[in-house]
Order: sequence, then C-alpha cells, then structure tokens
Amino acid sequence: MRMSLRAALVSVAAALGLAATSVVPAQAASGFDRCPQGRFCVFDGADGQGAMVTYTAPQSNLGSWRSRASSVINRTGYGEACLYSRTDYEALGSHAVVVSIHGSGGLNLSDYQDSDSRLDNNLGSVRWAHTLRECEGRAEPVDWSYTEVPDNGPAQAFGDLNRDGRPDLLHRSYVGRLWFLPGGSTGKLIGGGWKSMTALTRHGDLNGDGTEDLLARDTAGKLWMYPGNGRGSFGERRLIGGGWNSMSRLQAAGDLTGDGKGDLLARDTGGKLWMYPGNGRGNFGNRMMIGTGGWRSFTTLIGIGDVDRDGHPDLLAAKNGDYADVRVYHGLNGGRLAPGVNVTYAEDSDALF
Ligand SMILES: [Ca+2]
Ligand SMILES: [Ca+2]
Ligand SMILES: [Ca+2]
Ligand SMILES: [Ca+2]
Repeated sequence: MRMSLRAALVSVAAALGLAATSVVPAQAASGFDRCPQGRFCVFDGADGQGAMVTYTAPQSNLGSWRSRASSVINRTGYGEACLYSRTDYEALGSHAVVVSIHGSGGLNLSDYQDSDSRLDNNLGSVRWAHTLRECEGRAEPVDWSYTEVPDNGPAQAFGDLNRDGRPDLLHRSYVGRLWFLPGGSTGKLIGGGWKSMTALTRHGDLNGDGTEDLLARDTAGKLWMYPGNGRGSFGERRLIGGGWNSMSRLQAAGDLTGDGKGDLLARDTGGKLWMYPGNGRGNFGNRMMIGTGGWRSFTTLIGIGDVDRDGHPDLLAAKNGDYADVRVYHGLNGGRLAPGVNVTYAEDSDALF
C-alpha cells in the first residue's frame, strides 16, 4: 500500500517552523536543533532525541539505521524530501509507505503508518530534491507539449533541433541533466554534468551543416559549441575560446550581419555590447563593438528580424521591470546599429522575449 501524506506533513512542518522561531533562552543545542545545516539528520528517539546520524547525500539503504530511525529533519537546503519504508526508494508493492515532506521542520516517524506498514523504526531509504517530481522519482523531464502539431514539415533554421519542422525545447534539471523536449510529452536525455555551465544559448546553425547548434559557457569562462546532429542531440563539443567570463550576458540573436550565418551578442560586465559574427564554420569572426556603453541596464536583447524591411536585421532592447523604455536599434551595413528609437510598449511586463 502506498500512502501519500504530503498535505498533512506540510502543516506539521509549518507548525514546527513556527515553534523554532519563537524566543528560546540561550542553551546548548538539543533535539532537532543539533542537525547541522546542509545535512539530513535521523534520530533514534522521537523529537530529535537520542543518537543522531547525518547524511549529505541521499541514502538508498539506511543499513543499521533502518530499524532505529524514529524522527528526522531535512536541513539539506532542498525543499522536498521523500521517506520510504523500503530500500532503493521503492514506492510500489504492498506494505510500502512513502511520505513526501515539504519544508525543514522535524518529524516523528510514528505519525506515519497504516495497518500494514510503518516508517517508525522502519526507514529503508531517503532522498531529497528541489522539486517534488524529482523527489518522488518520476521520470524527468517536465511535461511539455502543444496541441495542433502539424505533420512533419521542412526543418526550421531556428528552434528545431531534430529537423522535424516543429519547435522544440532544451531543459536543464536542477541536478544538471540536459533534456531534449520535442514537444509531445516525451523527452530524451542528452546527458549529465550541465550544471557547471553558466550560460546556455541556442543559436541556429553555427557550422554550416544545416542543423541547429548550442553554445555553452563553463565556470572557467570557456565557450563551447555543441554541434547539433539533427536528431535532438549533439556531437562532440568544440572549444571556441576562453575569457568569456567577462561577459555578463550571451544571447543568440539570429543573423544580424545579413550574410545568412547566425551571430552572437554578448554584453560585457562594463556595459559594452559586442557582436560576434558567425563564420559558418563553428566559430566567429572578429567581434565588433556595437554599443559603447550603457548596455548593462538592458536585461532583454532580442533579435526581432527586420522590422522596417530595409534588408538589415534589427534589435530590440528592454530593461526588466521598466518597460517604459523599450528601444529598437535599426541594423546598418555590416551588423552595426543606428541609435535606439523608443517604441511604445504600454504593458507592465515581468519579462519580454
Ligand atoms: Ca523539432
Ligand atoms: Ca550545425
Ligand atoms: Ca551573420
Ligand atoms: Ca531593418
């Protein structure tokens, strides 16, 4: 039997959280207070009393502590924790008790049992995550789909990684897995380890083979190009160069120079705006400063195509939270920009894409 008591536990956690913030005379830590930040703590007594064991990683098998655990507290920093009477996070089958807890209050396991099974002195495994979905172990990724999907059509130059004519998404989970979402409630795992990337932007075709590619910056400031294989995944990455940590924003913006090859916009930490013209071979030509300063305040940069139909692609810039100042920068020869022109944008918006 599977028991889901999340709603009840939310209220328990809230009540305990309230108690923890009340004024308590200075004294040595006791009970749940002994659990250090960053840990998941299990106690062999109720209310955080008795012996304590602490964990920094999810436990598929609590071993000797399985038969000792009587109370727990989640101080991992993750908002959700799942407790299983069985090992290996087993939620199915008879006599399985699964409890999802939200928040950081301490819990007595004796509160959660039914006639068939219990958690008290029977805690088989425990894990935690940022989202309930990940905690409960449902398959990533998020469910993204759209209706009225047309039949397969010609590949799109932008936003179509598997060349079926339909737009698709990339999704990075909290644990750093990158997923390809083709838009039909399914997903394909591209791989792990993407948490170390500090910027990701899709770019259209960078290497001239007709498939959309991906740019990613790592924590060391190296910029990598991941060539799309046209099937929703990527071939072996290629280093574009280092020193990209001086950029506070990387933004694919389509073809700004008008040569049919996708270009990249980058705003440096000093507020200058740079345009990196794609060379169609997986790298960029010499960058060009197209904004001498003051671009730090613009949080939104969008390659919106050619709004005035003069044959030069144009750029829209806006400041988050201040949509009274939205500007269009008309493209000039060679990817340069004319001075910005204010456009009317009356809506109060949280974000503009
Ligand atoms: Ca597609
Ligand atoms: Ca490509
Ligand atoms: Ca170009
Ligand atoms: Ca134009």
